[in-house]
Amino acid sequence: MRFIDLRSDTVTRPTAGMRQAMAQAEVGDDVYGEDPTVNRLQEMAAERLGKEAALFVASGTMGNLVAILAHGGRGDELILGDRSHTFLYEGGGSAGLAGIHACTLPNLPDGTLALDAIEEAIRPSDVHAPRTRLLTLESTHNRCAGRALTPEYCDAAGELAHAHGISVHLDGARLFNASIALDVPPSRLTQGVDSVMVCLSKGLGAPVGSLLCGTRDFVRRARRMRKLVGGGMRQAGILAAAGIYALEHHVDRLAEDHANARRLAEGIGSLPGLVRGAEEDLGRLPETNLVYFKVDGASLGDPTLDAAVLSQRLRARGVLANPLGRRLDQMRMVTHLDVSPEDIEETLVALRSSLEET
Ligand code: TLP
Repeated sequence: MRFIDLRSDTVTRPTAGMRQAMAQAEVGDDVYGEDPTVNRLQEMAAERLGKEAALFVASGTMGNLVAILAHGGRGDELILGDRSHTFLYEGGGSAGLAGIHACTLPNLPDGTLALDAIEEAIRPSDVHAPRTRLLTLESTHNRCAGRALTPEYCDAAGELAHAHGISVHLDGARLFNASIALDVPPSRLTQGVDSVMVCLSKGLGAPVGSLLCGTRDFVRRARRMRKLVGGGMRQAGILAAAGIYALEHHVDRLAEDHANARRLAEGIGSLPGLVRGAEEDLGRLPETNLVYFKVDGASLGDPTLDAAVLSQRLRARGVLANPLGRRLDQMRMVTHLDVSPEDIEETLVALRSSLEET
């Protein structure tokens, strides 16, 4: 059975063209800095993201961890959103491996942190307090329905942090989606931040890899930290070639994923028992490729119908999607390279018949 896999944009498989680029990649030992394809990818990424240098890392999680390790020291404090990926989904690595103290602030529905809340959270210079060292932002914001942070917000948060001697890291796992949605170059979105991590293995369709970008000095420290966590790779040019191919061929097409997500959310809006949008922002259409919706079985007279049950019914109809939330009352569907407009129509048919099943 062919599944329409909407669990994440991480599930994409390399295309024929990408595989060909991988097979033909020139390689060398990247721990010695001698892999020409990795070096080319890093240069390309630094240029696109408006930073001096870049480092190829195995995953988004590793990129964020290495960034934290390179920015701060043990016992320092990191300000981040309570719905941020780093706080929710990275295994507690900032504490467990980097020894960083987390100060979470509520994420507003648009993925931002209120600037006055950030300012208030910054610690005074006092022997009793941890040193506030880093602020992390996320764009697009995963748990905030894929909302894109505006360049003005990133600039303002950057200015505020810098005025207090604090660095800013941007988890830009889906920054290219933000750039397409806002119609501004990615380098404009990173102007106010010190470092940024972008993923190649999400909407861009590469099998593996992320890039961490910043100043030359920051990337030198990050390279040491990457080695420390076991992330030094050798003939990684095979993987980097997929990344180069993704940056050259798969950025502009993200607009198709956004259009598919919008069509899916419009259809969801017309189905009884489903309410599109993320918590606190119900009803809203998606800006990018993440479609969140609430499952309200009670309104259909079936309180046992939650997101877990719906996801099982969908699976039986060839559609994969992840249930979410402590009360299992939400679902996320993600559009990507391997999802066509026809797949969206089929998904809506599967949703309707799953909701009608008793
Ligand atoms: N997100 C994954 C899951 O971990 C939830 C997904 O399916 O969306 N930052 C953000 C904003 C992310 O969404 C993710 C992955 C990461 C970092 C981590 O990237 P990887 O999976 O490469 O470690």
